[in-house]
Amino acid sequence: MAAALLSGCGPQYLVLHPVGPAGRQELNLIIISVILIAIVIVPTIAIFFFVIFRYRNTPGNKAKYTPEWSESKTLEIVWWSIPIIIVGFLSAFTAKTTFALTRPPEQNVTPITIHVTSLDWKWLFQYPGQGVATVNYCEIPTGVPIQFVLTSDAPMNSFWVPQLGGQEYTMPGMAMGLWLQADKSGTYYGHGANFTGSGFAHDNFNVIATSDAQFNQWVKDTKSTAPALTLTGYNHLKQPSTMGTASYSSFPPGLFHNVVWADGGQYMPKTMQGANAGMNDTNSTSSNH
Ligand SMILES: [Cu+2]
Repeated sequence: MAAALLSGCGPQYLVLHPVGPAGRQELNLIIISVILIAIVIVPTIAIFFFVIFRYRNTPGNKAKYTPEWSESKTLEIVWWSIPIIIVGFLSAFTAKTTFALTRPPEQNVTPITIHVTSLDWKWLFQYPGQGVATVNYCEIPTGVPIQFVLTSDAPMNSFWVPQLGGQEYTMPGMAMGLWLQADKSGTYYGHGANFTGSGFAHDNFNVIATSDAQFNQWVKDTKSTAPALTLTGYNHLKQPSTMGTASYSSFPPGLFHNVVWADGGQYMPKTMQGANAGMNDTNSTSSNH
């Protein structure tokens, strides 16, 4: 049934063509939800039309007329137990998937952390482990879990790469975690998924997944050829504007952390791990809200 559902959809329905474990789990949840919901909706609509047709007031209608009908234990049990079972299944699947997505998709591969800052109207990616930074695109190696740590230095936005999965809010003063992973090399479309004003239409970026070797080569090239991102440069990026892509050989130390702290400094620790996630910086006391 899933195959029949999906085969008719072109590649423009990115969510239906996941290329990583997170996207696949989310697609499975979508399919399970649609099937479970259909179990209620399809018979309900069918019975609705059947009743209207069978019991309409028309000459010669032989349908039984029972106005004294008041209660049926059997029917009560049937129409309470079916939704309870379905909601139970839906809740269990949703909870299971939600918790699974807070963990790295691949446990045996060392993850890479990327600090993401949404700006008006561009996306800044900082690689604390590699020391490079980019705007409006990010390179990742395939088969490696990527820990995106997300914040905003502009009005709230939402980070979304449909084929990899997820969608996680970026908020000033908060760092949220999102694990994604690409199974296949390719260029994957990403977009701010929260309306942010006049530049919103251009608020997109590409996630470029390559082999490990190509990724390392890209880091090396960026380090040796790209300019440095200075604090002045960052303050310029912060100004509302749209732009193409940019690469930087370095970025001001602690920039991401300072941006998170400038507005409150809440790290959502459960979704993050490792020194590079930003939690182990000296003046950080992580807290929940
Ligand atoms: Cu928040």
